[in-house]
Amino acid sequence: LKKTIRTLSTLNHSVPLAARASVSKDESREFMAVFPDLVRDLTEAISKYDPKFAAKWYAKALQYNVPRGKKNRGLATVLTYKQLVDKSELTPENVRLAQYVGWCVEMLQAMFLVFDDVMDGSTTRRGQPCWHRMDGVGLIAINDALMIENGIYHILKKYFSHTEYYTKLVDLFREVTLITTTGQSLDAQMANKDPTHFTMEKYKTIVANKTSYYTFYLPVAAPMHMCGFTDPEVFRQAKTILLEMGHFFQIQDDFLDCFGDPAITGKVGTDIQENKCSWLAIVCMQRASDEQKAIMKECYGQKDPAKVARVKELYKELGIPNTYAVYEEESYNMIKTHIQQTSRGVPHQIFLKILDKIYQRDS
Ligand code: GPP
Ligand code: MG
Ligand code: MG
Ligand code: MG
Repeated sequence: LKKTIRTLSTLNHSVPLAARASVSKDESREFMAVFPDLVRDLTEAISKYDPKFAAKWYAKALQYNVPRGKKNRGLATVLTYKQLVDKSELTPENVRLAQYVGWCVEMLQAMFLVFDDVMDGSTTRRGQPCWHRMDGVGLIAINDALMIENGIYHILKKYFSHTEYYTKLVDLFREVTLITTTGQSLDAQMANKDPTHFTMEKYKTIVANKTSYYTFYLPVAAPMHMCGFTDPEVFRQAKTILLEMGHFFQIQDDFLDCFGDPAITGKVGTDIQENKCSWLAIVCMQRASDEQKAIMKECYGQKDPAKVARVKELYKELGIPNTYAVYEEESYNMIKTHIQQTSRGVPHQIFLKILDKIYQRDS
């Protein structure tokens, strides 16, 4: 399958994977340089309530959960800001502000992941044990996720309360959180139903809400507010494209949950065990014969490794890995076409850069 994907990739790709990775390494280093200041701001803020234990714990929770991922969302925030802002305003101070917003996006993601890993019974994340699985953490993780989330609003207040777009930013973060939790609620509720209930239509709603808004819309909409965008039509057009990318991204995530290499993804999949309404399960149910549906009924949503393996076998029997490779290629092309069709506002280059970052990803 990897070979199929790589072969397909050469058809389309202007920027090789290795080059893409090295660009983001530099950007990532600059972005990372701001993180210690963010931790200092936040620990100082709670020091006045408890100077010792709480602040130390908070620093540990932040360091463990916020900066150790790919930071795609935070980096996309900074990148979008740099592209949108008037050249005369591209000062080191303003870039730093964009980096703070980028870290707020990463804190939002960290908070979601801590909660999500508890909910999904996951064991590893970003190549390390999930936070709730760490010695002495357990259910304290729930409180830590809330502390990380509220760190966002502390940072926004500290650095942005004097700006005219402050309430726009706060509203955006709050609304995106409400939308994401709505998606997470649907995701969790569908996992209580048997796979005959899984449909692409339900999947579309779950994914737009649980993933696309915070992963793709937020990192573009936040800098748009910072740069003074107000035309609702420009936000609407951006949202349409970004939600398409989110759909594409979650299908990749579902594929990697089952067929990805945990050494590369940094997480061990749980979708089959947790009875998730994943893209693979939906395609499987669409194609399955009555006997194959019976296998799904018997084996899906079960912890028994033999049953999990049986589901993976069935996916392969039905040619789903190949369907995925074709889907990824076609969807990439379609999103590219849609980007070229957007008429105003955000430059196409920004969307294309974000899309190229995720195309053919294996982590
Ligand atoms: C991705 O689902 C969605 C999220 C991580 C959002 C969680 C939202 C909350 C309100 C907690 P996933 O479970 O497929 O992600 P992963 O594969 O990374 O565990
Ligand atoms: Mg989940
Ligand atoms: Mg999960
Ligand atoms: Mg997943």
